[in-house]
Amino acid sequence: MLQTNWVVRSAEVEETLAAGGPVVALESTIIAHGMPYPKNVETALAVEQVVRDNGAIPATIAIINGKMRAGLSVDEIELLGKEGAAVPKASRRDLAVLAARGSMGATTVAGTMAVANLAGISVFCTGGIGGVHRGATETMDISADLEELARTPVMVVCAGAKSILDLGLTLEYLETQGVPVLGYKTDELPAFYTISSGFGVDYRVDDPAEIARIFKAQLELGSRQGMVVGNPIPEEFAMDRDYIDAKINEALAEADRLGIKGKDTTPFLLDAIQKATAGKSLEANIQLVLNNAALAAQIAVEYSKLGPI
Ligand code: PSU
Ligand code: MN
Repeated sequence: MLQTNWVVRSAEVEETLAAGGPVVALESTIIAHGMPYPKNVETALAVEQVVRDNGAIPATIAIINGKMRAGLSVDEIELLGKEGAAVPKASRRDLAVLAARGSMGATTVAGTMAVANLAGISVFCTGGIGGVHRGATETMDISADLEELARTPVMVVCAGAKSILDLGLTLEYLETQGVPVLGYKTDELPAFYTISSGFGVDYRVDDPAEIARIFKAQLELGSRQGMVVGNPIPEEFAMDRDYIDAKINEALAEADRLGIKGKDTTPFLLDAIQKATAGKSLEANIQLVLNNAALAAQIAVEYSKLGPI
């Protein structure tokens, strides 16, 4: 039987959800594995503040001493950021092991969706989702994020996905699994650092209230899937496509040369790109997450107005 005592919500998150108020889940792999210290901690706290400024309550999700936590203290966020790569990256398959061992875990998009769903949180904000890796026809490297989107009804607000991935195959996979991909004020799937990717979204939606209505309708129709909301990086922070694509290609070649595999692939590529761009990509990364936090909070506010399912 499902034991909900594995899941611990902060008092603020608990009270807000009990009152039907807006809560936004935030992931922690981006803190421990996606950015260097101390920028990772500064960003995580700034993201929480943007969620609050837009009228919702933030619930950063991680595994602390084996508990699936929704809503962390500043000290806990600081700890995740400082420990960095020493904190296990926690995707869906890792949750039970880390829980039973009383370990720490930095939850990926998949791990965060799973915990958010257990905690009763429907809207989740991150930077970019994992997807089908380039060369997946050989390696079968497909992020568990996509499988989680196929089975867990949580909305993921993101800046699309990085072109370290095969974005075309990622969209095909989501289509097969019945996961809607919406574009906020765009017809294209954003490619994280850049506004456009050359790949279309399923639907363009220009209003956070409409996104909330679509998600509610999806749940009321009994769909078990999540939803992807692609929110492009603000133009002033977007990177030059040729420049970033060249750096991504160098990072991919380096990963290949070193034989990087499995769960190490994505953190390796993120780190290599940050180093190769002398921190310019890190700044873009921070700005797009803040931008996603504002939209996710606005959607959560609208969603809470629609009442329970
Ligand atoms: N892509 C990014 N930044 C990230 C990640 C992906 O641009 O921080 C992280 C997220 O936590 C995502 C995870 O869920 O990497 C995907 O890892 P994998 O490819 O091993 O599934
Ligand atoms: Mn993988």
